[in-house]
Amino acid sequence: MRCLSYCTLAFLGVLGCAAASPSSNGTADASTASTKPTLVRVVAHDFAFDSAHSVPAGLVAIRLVNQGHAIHMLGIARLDSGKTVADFYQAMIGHKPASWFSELGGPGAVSPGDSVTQYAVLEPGTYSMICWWPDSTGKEHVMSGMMSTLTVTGQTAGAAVEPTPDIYLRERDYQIATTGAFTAGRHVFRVDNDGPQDHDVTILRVLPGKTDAQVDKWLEKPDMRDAPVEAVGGIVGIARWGHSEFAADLKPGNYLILCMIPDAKDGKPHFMHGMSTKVTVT
Ligand SMILES: [Cu+2]
Repeated sequence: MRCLSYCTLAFLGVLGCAAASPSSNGTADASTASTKPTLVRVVAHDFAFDSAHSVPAGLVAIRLVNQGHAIHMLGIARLDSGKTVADFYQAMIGHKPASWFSELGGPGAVSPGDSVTQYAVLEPGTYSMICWWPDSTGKEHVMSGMMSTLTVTGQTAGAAVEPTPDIYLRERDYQIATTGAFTAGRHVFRVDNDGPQDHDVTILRVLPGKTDAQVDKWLEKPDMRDAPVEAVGGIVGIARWGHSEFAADLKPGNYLILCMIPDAKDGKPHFMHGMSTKVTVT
């Protein structure tokens, strides 16, 4: 089973609310309107993040650029009470839910050479960035040092306007419903979790000639060797009633959209309970 602490956290139901749920009624006056997200570019290497350490509060576009040789992801959590990313990691591996952290999703799994962008409204404070993807031994990348800290400064000013999605993914136990046109090119996805459990989104492009059986086998141990798929983005887990937006590029081909979070009852990943849908990009 992949992702030991990520999965355990999800199992314990402590993955926090989604990114960013600012009101976006479009009626903010000129003094409060703030439409341009601040770009936070994070480069993933094997196994470290290269990122700015400070960003102004407000709407941010967190772009995970994978320059490594493994799939990477970027889970974001807000840390309160002066806690550090090391404290957070210890809480995770000790399976200790705590009130001083809350998970905000983050850019989902992406293959080498690709990128994915999540939009979030960040309040001032300290945030951890962690890669939960497993290596070939099942050990999460965070255990090889893939963690970093982001400080958000200043004050959140005005109403942030979320990007306009053109594809909608609605998740619940146990299905993923899609609305929108899956065409080649860049798309903004909105993910809504109707619960009751936490759910994530991983979008996989099936490489030409690869079979369902090969993909199913790979999902048991999803490292890069002989991968029959490429990961093109998604969202790290969000809680019930949470929502989040991310932007990703699609090429023509056959795709799987999955939730990989393990079930609270039997520990099997949610895609094995039916949270998997196939789409074709033309
Ligand atoms: Cu990683």
